[in-house]
Amino acid sequence: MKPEILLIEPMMDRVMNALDDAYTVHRLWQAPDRDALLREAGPRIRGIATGGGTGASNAIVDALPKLEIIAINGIGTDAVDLVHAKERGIRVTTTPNVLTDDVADLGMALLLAACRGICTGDRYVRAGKWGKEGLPLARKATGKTLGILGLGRIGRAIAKRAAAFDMPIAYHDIRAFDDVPYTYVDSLAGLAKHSDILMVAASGGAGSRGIVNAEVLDALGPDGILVNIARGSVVDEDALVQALQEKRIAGAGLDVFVDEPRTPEALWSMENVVLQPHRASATTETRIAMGDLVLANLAAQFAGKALPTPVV
Ligand code: 8YV
Repeated sequence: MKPEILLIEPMMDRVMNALDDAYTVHRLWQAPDRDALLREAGPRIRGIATGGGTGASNAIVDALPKLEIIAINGIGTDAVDLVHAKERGIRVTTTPNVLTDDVADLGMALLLAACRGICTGDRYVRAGKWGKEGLPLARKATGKTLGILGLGRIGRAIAKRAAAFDMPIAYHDIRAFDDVPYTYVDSLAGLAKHSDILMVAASGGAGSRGIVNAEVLDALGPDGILVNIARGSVVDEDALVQALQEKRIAGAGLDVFVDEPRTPEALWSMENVVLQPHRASATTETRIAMGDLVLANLAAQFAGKALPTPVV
């Protein structure tokens, strides 16, 4: 008898095929009636596979009395109640390290795209405007001061890349780290004031909700650029839209939003804003590596072996 698992969001075909080979997979997003699926199959389900942004609500977790493991295809645990999982003895795993480079790459890509107006230039050429009308000058990126909010693995990978662009690097985190040469700023508003570009690389969750607020955006100022490759929840999205509308900051590069896949419509027409649909880890190479870790964690759990990358 194959163990039964709940797959909450789609993954790469080759990952889903491997899941199908090893397990009886219930695809929640395809179910015409999700509650009926959970009622019918819930008592038999022993594992969940899900994305970092999607996670698993306590309502789902509590519909699965035999649940042993939540294998997150991502690094964020903010959409899973870890305390509740621990209380119920449910293991939680993520896919650390394998996505760090991709997320840092997209952070730099958004930084460069926002500064250099790359998407605006692309639209200008495609619209046949080249040679017919002008295009405003862009903003230099090399040498600008980069402020990183959250100096974890991804924040550090961004710093490494930014160093190659001769960017002085400062950061804010819950504490200073003595193993990095970057400038620690002990308040987020202070970091924003110190920076030309503020890069959000902090974990989501209750501790960081809305911390990039109007005060921080005003400290970043009318020449400042905000980049977010972490979680939409870290930024007060209404305050961000307002700051952009009122030109209190210069622009933004955003991969994540508060209520995905919804994005604030006010952003769609802003030329100084570059938008991505939560794609920072979305390369074939990385999604294969992430999928392999999801598979390895599930397999280890059901074989009674040590989990490769546990969080809880
Ligand atoms: C993924 C993420 O896009 O790592 C995370 O926490 O949010 C992203 O890497 C996501 O997990 C796939 O749904």
